[in-house]
Amino acid sequence: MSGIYERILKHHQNGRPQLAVLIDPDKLVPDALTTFAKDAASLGADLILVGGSLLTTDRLNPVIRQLKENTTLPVVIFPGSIMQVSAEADALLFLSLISGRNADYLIGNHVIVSPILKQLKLEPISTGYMLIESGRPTSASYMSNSFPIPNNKPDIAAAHALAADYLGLKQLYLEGGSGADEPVPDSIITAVRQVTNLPVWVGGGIRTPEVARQKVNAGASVIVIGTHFEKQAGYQQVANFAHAIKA
Ligand code: 1GP
Repeated sequence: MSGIYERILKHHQNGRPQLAVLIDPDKLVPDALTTFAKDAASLGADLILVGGSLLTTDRLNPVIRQLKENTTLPVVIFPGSIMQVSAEADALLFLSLISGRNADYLIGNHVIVSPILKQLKLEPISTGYMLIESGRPTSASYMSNSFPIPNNKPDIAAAHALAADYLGLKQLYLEGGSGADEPVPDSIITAVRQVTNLPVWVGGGIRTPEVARQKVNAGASVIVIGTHFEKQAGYQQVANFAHAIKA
């Protein structure tokens, strides 16, 4: 499958919000994974993300393969490190952690992994990744050794978004962090959308269809949900969230 970014951009330009379901390959058992993959498209998911800030098993490849065997949806790697690459996936979020000042996550790791991505023919989608403060330290901020942007400073978030646009990045990801206490505030999303027309992904701590809708109303193009489906609601709930954000 190719042209994943083109699909995302087209939906964004047509004002059609998308739902991405994040799968942590350490967590989902094979049977549940197959059931989810078979149902995901009809439940209303648009994309499946796979990855995590810290993976403690070697299951990335088999999980992606299993997903690909059971769904027609794009399977996109959301890498927590350069170890998270796989030829089995359709694309990879090529994240530049622009909210931080850790050179490894701005350019260093990209140099190391780019020749591998070229060999694997994995579509890299350049993404300005912005950690937004969400109540307490998250795995993403800890593992990347970087500070998030204060969640009461939309002007700082907007300046980062504008810089990412001027640098030629293709989309933005506003990240509260997996299982965040508080999702990314509407004021941050709106401020970012005021300065750029790039697709804006929003994830971290979204637990209700109402909040997902609220983030779309604030300007989110793609809503990412992982923890709520994995730990509480179950994947049949994808339908309620998809319905809410597309209503
Ligand atoms: C985490 O944004 C994603 O990187 C999704 O967050 O697991 O809190 O839904 P949740």
